[in-house]
Amino acid sequence: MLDLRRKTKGILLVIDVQNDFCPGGSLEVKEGDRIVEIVNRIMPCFCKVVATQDWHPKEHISFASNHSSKEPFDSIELPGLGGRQVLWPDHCVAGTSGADFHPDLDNSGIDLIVRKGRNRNLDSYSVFYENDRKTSTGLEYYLKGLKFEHLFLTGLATDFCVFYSAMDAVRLGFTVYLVEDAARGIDAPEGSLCKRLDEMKAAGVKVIQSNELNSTWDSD
Ligand code: VGL
Ligand code: ZN
Repeated sequence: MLDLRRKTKGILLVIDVQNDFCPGGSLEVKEGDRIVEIVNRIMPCFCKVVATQDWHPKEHISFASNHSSKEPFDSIELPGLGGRQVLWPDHCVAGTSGADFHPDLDNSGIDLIVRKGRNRNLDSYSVFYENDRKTSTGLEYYLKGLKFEHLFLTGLATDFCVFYSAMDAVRLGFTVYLVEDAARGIDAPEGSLCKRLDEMKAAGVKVIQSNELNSTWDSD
């Protein structure tokens, strides 16, 4: 069992638990809503809770609808992104109900909300850097300024925003845990979720389950 009573500071990241990523949403993640109750339950174990929201203008470059003769889940080459941009159904348009947190998420326990993906020409999967790998969201400085070292990741989707956030977090020197039962993936194409879990583990991300968290942890 993970002993959180030791003198370390832990922070919970709740990534993109938004209506559009939950069943019935435009980019639904299978069972995405199932994590809400788990996230709510573990929130009190942490000294800080940071939630993120994917927050796009409706002209966003990642939407298939903004490219002629493209379908959701096609991909295109974008200069400067070092890879292909997957095209998505319109999702998480800033200020719409699809971009709202799932209604059952306990937002009374959230300390900070970070929004990403606002630049229409640039997608942002990681909560630390946009997809050009240079534009910071500022979260790194918030966490380092508060001297947090241990990050516990939850949310949607395991194989996109959670994955890129975890990989960046390792690179930035944090000790990173993925709370696996508090995350769900898109898994398109099938098998990609498993591959990304393996990549995270190989990079040093510790994969744990929510029941391994010790709710009596004294956050000093
Ligand atoms: C996400 C695809 C597009 C995510 C965001 O939150 O994982 N995935 N935009
Ligand atoms: Zn998005």
